[in-house]
Amino acid sequence: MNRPSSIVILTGAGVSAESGVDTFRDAGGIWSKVDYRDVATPQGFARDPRLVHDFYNQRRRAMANVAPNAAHAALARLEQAFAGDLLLVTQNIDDLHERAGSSRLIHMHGELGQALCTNCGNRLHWPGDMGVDTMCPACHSTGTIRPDVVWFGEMPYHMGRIEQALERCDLFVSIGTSGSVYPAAGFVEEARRHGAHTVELNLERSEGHSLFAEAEHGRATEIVPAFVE
Ligand code: BV8
Repeated sequence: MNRPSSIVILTGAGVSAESGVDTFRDAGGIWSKVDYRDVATPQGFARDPRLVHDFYNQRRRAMANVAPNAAHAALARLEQAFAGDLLLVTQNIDDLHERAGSSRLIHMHGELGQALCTNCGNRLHWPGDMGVDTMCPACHSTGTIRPDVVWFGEMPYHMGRIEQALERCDLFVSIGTSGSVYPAAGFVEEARRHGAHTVELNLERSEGHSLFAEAEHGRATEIVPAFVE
C-alpha cells in the first residue's frame, strides 16, 4: 500500500479496555449486567429516568479513576506526526482520547461529560451527577436534563462529516470494536467502496471482518503503538 494521504480511524470500547473501562459485549461486559433497552434507549429513559441517570452517573464517576492508555497515546502521536488528513471517530463516550492529546476527534455516540437540555437544546459540560430534579442552568427548567449520549434509535452525531471523510480516505482502521452497532459497523464497507485500504486491530474478528484487508489481532495497547510508529 502507498503512503496514505487521508486516514479515518474508528475506535470502540476495546481501545479503553486497558484503562479499566468496561466493554459492552465481552464476557462480563456492560450489556451482560443491564438491559440496553432499559438504559440506552429514549423509551427506557421515558419509562425510568432515575435508572438511566444512575447508570450514567456511575459511569461518569468512574471516569475520575481511569487514565488514557498506550493505545490512546499512540493515536494522539499519530495525529501530531501525520501530515495528511486524519479523523478519529470514536463510538466511546469517555474522554480518554482527548486526555491523551487527540483533537481531530468525533464522538459519534456523544460524551459522558456532557448534558443535553431537552427544553432549550443547550449542551453543557457536566462532570458531576445529574437527576430528574436537576435544573438546566441555561433555561432554568427542571427535569429536562439528560446525558448527551446517542441511544439506540437516535441519530449518531456528525454523520455528514464522517461520511465525507469515509469517501476521501485511502486508509480506514478499525480498533477495538465488535462491529455490531450501526451505522458505525457499516463504515468499513463505505470506505472500501471508495477504494480505501482497510485494517482491523482487535482481539477478535468483528462482524464485518470479510471487508478487512489485513486483521491484526491483539490488545490495542500492544498493537496500536507498533502500528502507528
Ligand atoms: C441509528 C450509547 C437511525 C452510549 C450506544 C442498520 C443501519 C442503521 C441502524 C441500525 C441498523 N441495524 C440496526 C440498527 C439500529 C441500531 C443498531 O445498530 N443495533 C444493533 C444492536 C444491531 N443502531 C442505532 O440505533 C443507532 N442509531 O441507527 O439511528 C436513525 C435514523 C434517522 C433518524 C433517527 C435515527 C445508534 C447506535 C448508538 C447506540 N448507543 N451507546 C453508551 O451508553 O455508551 S451503542 C454501544 O455499542 C456503545 O456506545 C458502543 O460504543 C457501541 C459499539 O460497541 P463496541 O464499542 O464495539 O464495544 P463492544 O463491547 O461491542 O466490543 C468491544 C470490542 O473490543 C470487542 O471486539 C473486543 O474483542 C475488543 N477488545 C476488548 N478488549 C480489547 C479489545 N480490543 C483491543 N484491545 C483490548 N484490550
